[in-house]
Order: sequence, then C-alpha cells, then structure tokens
Amino acid sequence: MTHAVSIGPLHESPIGTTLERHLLDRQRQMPEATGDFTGLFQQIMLAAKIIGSRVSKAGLSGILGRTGTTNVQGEQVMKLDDFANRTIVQTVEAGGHVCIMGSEEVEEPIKIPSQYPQGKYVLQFDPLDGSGNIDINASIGTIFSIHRRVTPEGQQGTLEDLLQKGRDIVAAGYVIYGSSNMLVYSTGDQVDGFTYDPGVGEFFLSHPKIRIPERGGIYSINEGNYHNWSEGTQKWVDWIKAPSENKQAYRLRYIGAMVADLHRTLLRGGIFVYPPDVKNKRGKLRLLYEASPMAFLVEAAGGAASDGKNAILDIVPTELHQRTPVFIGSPVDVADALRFAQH
Ligand code: P6P
Repeated sequence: MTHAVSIGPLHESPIGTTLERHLLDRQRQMPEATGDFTGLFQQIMLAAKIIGSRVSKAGLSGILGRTGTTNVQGEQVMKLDDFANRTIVQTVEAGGHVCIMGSEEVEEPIKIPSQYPQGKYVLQFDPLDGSGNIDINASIGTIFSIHRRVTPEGQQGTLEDLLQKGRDIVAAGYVIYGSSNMLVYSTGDQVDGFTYDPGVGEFFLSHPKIRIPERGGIYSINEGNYHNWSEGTQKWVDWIKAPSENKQAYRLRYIGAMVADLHRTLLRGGIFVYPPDVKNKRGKLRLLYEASPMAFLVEAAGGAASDGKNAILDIVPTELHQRTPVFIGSPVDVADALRFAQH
C-alpha cells in the first residue's frame, strides 16, 4: 500500500516560487480579487518573455538598427522598439483587462478595439527603455505602470484614465534585459525580483522583499551635460564626488538606460539623477511611463523620488508625454541632492 507523501508547502520546494505562483498567492490573499489583475500581469509576463527572446537574438535576427521613422519624442525608432511596442499592445488588448493604454512609442492614447471587452485597468509603458544601447549590446528594459480606470466601466477608456498621479498606481514594474533577464514589480507594499530561466521559460523569485540602502556610494548622472545644468546641480556633483567629513567620495556609474541604472541603485543604493538643463527645462525623462513607475518601486523599497521640489508620485499629469526632472534613490542621498538642487 503506498503512503501519501507530503512534499511540504510549495514555497519551500526545490523548484522555487514562480512569478505565476507569486501572483496567485497574492490574489488568494485578496478576497475581492476577480483575477483581472493576475490575468493582465500574465499578459505582461508573456510580452516580456517574447521581447526578451527577440532582444537576446537581436544581433542575429537582422532587426538591429533603425526603422527610418521617429517617435513622438523625435527619437529615431529602433526596429526592436517597434517590435516591443507591438508585442505589448497585441498581447494585452484582447485580454479584456484594460480600457486604454499609453506608450512612449505612440503619440495618441491606444484605444482597445471595440470587438474586445473594455477592462477596469489602465496600462502605460515604455516598451524598450534605453534603446540607444541596443546596438552595443548593453542592458535595456521595459517599464510598466497599472492604474484602475477612473471613467465609467463598459465604455472605451479616455485620456483622463491615463493622466493619473503615480500615488494612485495599482502596480508597477520593469523588465531588465541584461546578463540575465529579470522582472521586478511591486503593488506598493514590497518589491520582489524574479529572474528568468530560459530553459524552463519561467521567472523565478530571486530577490524577495528588496529594500534600498539608506545611503549608497554611487551617483549616476550624465556628466556630459555638466555645463548645461543649474549651478545647484553642478555644486551637488562637485560635492558628491569629493571626500568630506561625513562621507566618502562617491563613484560614478552611468549605463544610459534608466532601467539598468535604477536596478543597480535599488540593489546597491545611491542616487540616479536626470536634472533639468538649458535644453530640457523639465528634464528628459517622461513622467507617466518612466519616472512614476520607477518612483513607485523605489518608494516601496524604502527610497525617495523627487522632481527637485516635490515627490514625483504627487505630480498631477496634464499631458501624456510630459517630462519631469528625476532625483531618485536612497533617501539620504536624495535629501543631500535636493539641498543643492533647490538653490
Ligand atoms: P542621455 C534612454 O534614452 C533614456 O530615456 C533613459 O533610459 C536614460 O536614463 C536616459 O534617456 C539617458 O539619456 O541623455 O544620458 O543619453
């Protein structure tokens, strides 16, 4: 007679915790959950796997380089940008979980075709952040942010659904396509990181409950813009890279893709800054699908994120592609930077 063998709770099992399991555990803890959020997240996960697969073969599949078009930001659209954008739109639009989408690559709000159900969520994303790094095989990423709709259910979503503060985000995350591919997300209470195993085709929990150090030792900013900055920003950079009585000289690290620079900042501490300059009065980075979701994650990990005056999550958006200055990272380092930048 065979005896039933208890293998113990799955979270202690040798296979680890998949992202799928993590989402279902989260859903079970919320009695009011309908499965909509989990369904949307599974579509985002599928898109991340498809994009990751294509990025890893970009050099071979002849889609490096430019499409010859420019996006709403006036930036050259790389073939992979376009592929990533289309992948997310087509993976999500038919799922019935969102009523409208916003993308860095698309000037207008992306409506859900009338043949599909209009869902209760709003998805905004930068499909391939740091695309300038594609051709040199440096890390790039996808950033996403999920809100609840604010317009009445059952009809198509509108721009009003997109122009919501970061403080009202339901969930945000990023995928980093690097030496390994990771998906990092939060619903506001904690930040968890999942590493992709291409042999299995699953994301596995590898960085549970990420907390950013109170203070780091790295600053991340494009010093090539030094002479375009305000005097306050210049003084902060001069200060942070010099040893002083209560701090070491910080080291400079700058990858040129916000996702990669912020992933390092989240894990190691320190600060990432894209300040205003004489050419970009409101900085370069976009609020709704870059700064807000990253600020949501960093605050959930115990960090801080400011536009130089106010918390990024409290900014009330007025335009889909509006930009904002960004000072984000360890709370002590952000407070130090704001002391200089506000002068
Ligand atoms: P710069 C990439 O183009 C991006 O939008 C962010 O990912 C990155 O942090 C920033 O711009 C880099 O800008 O002017 O330093 O090349």
